[in-house]
Amino acid sequence: MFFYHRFFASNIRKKAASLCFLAILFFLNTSHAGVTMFVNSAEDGPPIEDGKCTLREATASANQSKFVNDDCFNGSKDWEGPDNIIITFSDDVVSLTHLGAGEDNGETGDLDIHVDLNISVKEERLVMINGLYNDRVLDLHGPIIVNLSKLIIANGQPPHEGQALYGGGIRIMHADSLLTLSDSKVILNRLTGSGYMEVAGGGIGGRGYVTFYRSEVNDNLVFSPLYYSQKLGGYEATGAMGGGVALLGEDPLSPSWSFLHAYDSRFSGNIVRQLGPVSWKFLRNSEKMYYTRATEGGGIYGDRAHIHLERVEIANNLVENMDETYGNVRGGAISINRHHSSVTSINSTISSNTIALHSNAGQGRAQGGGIYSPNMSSFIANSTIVFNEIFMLKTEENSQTIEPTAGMKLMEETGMINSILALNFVGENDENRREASGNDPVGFNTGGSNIFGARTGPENAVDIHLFEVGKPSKSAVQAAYKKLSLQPLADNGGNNTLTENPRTHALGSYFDDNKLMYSIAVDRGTNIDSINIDQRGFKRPAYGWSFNKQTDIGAYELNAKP
Ligand SMILES: [Ca+2]
Ligand SMILES: [Ca+2]
Ligand SMILES: [Ca+2]
Ligand SMILES: [Ca+2]
Repeated sequence: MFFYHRFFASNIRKKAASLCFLAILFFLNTSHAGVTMFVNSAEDGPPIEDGKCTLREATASANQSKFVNDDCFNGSKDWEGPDNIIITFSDDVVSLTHLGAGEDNGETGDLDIHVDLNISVKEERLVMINGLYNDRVLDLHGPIIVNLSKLIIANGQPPHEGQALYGGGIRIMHADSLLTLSDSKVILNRLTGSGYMEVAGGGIGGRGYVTFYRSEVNDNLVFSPLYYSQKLGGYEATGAMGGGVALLGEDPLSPSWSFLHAYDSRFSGNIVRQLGPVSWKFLRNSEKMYYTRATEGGGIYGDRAHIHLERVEIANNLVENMDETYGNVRGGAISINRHHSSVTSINSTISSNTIALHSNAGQGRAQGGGIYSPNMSSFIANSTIVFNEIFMLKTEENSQTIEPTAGMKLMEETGMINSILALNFVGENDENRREASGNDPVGFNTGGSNIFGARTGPENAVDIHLFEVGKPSKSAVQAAYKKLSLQPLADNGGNNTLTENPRTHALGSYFDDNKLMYSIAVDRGTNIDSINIDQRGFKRPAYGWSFNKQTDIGAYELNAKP
């Protein structure tokens, strides 16, 4: 398996480079311990010496490398090195009630961070930092290392700033930042554009190196309204990307790479919503120019980015264009741009993500209900990519919409092994809805043991093909549902304690002529030494129906034990 070795070699190089980077930063920071502060009050307000150490006082002290008053003083004044903020109050929520968005020193609104900082909770429980939809919650400035643990970052919403807007919950300003979230949630944050520049990252937005352990990025929103452009002489909606997370490498002054690594985590229920032209009929009649930029990445968007997922759920995210679009609408779960960007998905479930076009697609392109990722090398192993959908309410005769692919749009050097890419659909209603998973892209490089849905190319001997070439019949689709016997997305186990386990589709069974049949995914994978657990962290391969311990195809291993 040529691609397999090449993939791991390049991945190790990438990892080595990033570990080197981490090692250098670690070395710079280990000579001093930093200051530890215990936050004993869930109140918010200007710093007042009252015996109560608040989160804002502790953050301000860390930023200034001096105590703003004596409330958070705990014996040490060694400000060299990363500081630690540990929450000890018993409340479950600290609300950022000291309102005042648009300042970046942590005095009002969001908590701005300018130094290496760890924020955690003393006990094994989650504490919410509530942005009250007044400002974002956390704002990271400069090349800093920030570790967040046992926190819920919720209800952030920055005001319009008359410029590109990133990060509804957390913004990361510098390309050399490292943000790690462990046992944490980023939920219910919003990003609403002012109409002049792009909006990206409903939960987290910006650039840098972001890592998730046992965390959730759920129910965040990016919304792009419409504005009248004098320059274009028409209405324009801007780019809207990354309902959950958007990492951008494109900075004209300092182009850089961003990295998103996620382990045992969920990205679910995030939305990218683009208004599109409000009254397109009027605009069309007046023959004025109008233009909508890309709407992409319901769960994750990356530009000049590497996305690495292990034991991750990306489900029920939505990319929605409310009216006619002349831009690209793509990546219900993940959308990646730029040459040499990549997606790696191991033991992950990418399910039930949707691209919805509420009017006709114009000259736009709807692609990748699950993953959209052109011109890059990607690697998909033991992943389940199913039930993703491109929903198009209308299509016009003259529409230049290219053939939509509801599962995955990947090109060039995509390696795929032991994965399910099937039962992804394109269409508007029962009449024209069809299976269009989109395998066989250009340069597609199968490692074998995949289960594919509708295909455009020839059958091969190493994968399981559920359908013949062309549009599968309804009865063929029903038979495929039965053959796969995927159970509804559910928490079927895992190791997360403070957050929800990433959900999986359990593999079921069915009766055929009174004979018990297992899902076609059971025991039909290729055993790979380095993939010895499933998405839940349960040991694979496990015995299914065969006499050998054979790995199952997809993210879930039947009969596997913790
Ligand atoms: Ca105080
Ligand atoms: Ca700020
Ligand atoms: Ca602030
Ligand atoms: Ca098995």
